[in-house]
Amino acid sequence: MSPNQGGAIGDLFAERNEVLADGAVLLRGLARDDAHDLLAALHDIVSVAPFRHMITPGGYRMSVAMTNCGTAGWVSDKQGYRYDAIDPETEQPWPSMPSLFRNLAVRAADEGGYSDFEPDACLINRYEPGARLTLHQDKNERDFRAPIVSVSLGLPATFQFGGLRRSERPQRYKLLSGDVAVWGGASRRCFHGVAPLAKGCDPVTGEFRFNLTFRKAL
Ligand code: MD6
Ligand code: FE
Repeated sequence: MSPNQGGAIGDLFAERNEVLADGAVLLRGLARDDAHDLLAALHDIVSVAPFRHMITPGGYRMSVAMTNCGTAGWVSDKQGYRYDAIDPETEQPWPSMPSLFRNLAVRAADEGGYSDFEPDACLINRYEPGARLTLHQDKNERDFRAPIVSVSLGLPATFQFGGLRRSERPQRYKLLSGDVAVWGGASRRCFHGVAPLAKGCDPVTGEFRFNLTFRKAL
């Protein structure tokens, strides 16, 4: 469904969802019913490819712990940011992307106005209180025509969404468990980040927030 659709369907879209910018939408609660199963699948992935704190090219340890599933995984080390088919920690391919993950990402992209999304990478982020992601652009993917689909699970977070220049002051949005952001088109390279996570206790994830970010990397 397109966010611009008129009539009754358009009104339904408007009720639950929010347009962040040209090409970027927030699909409130889209993953809520899947949250339990998504977390169970995440648990299996992490048993094979554990969370780790990657090192930025500048030599800093990231406060967000990360892992991946899919044919390509996002990695950072002193050499830079890139996608790699092999997990540098285990020296094995990343776990495959569960069909539950893929199907949710495709459905969300479709609802955001991007049909035919074929994600090959899912970056999994784990935030604990205080963990944050400074403003950045997602630009390590080969093809910027594909959108990014981002699924929030667990503790709430403040998502910062700015413009094409770092200097533009970002808007802030509260993301709850089950909310999905879809990004693409004119806003594909907008700066965005996550403010330091506040303390809390989610009935399912305890003191963590998880974020699944689907991309077409290769
Ligand atoms: C997060 N998300 O929500 C971090 N990137 O934990 C991202 O960095 C992100 O949510 C591109 C598109 C959507 C996102
Ligand atoms: Fe990002």
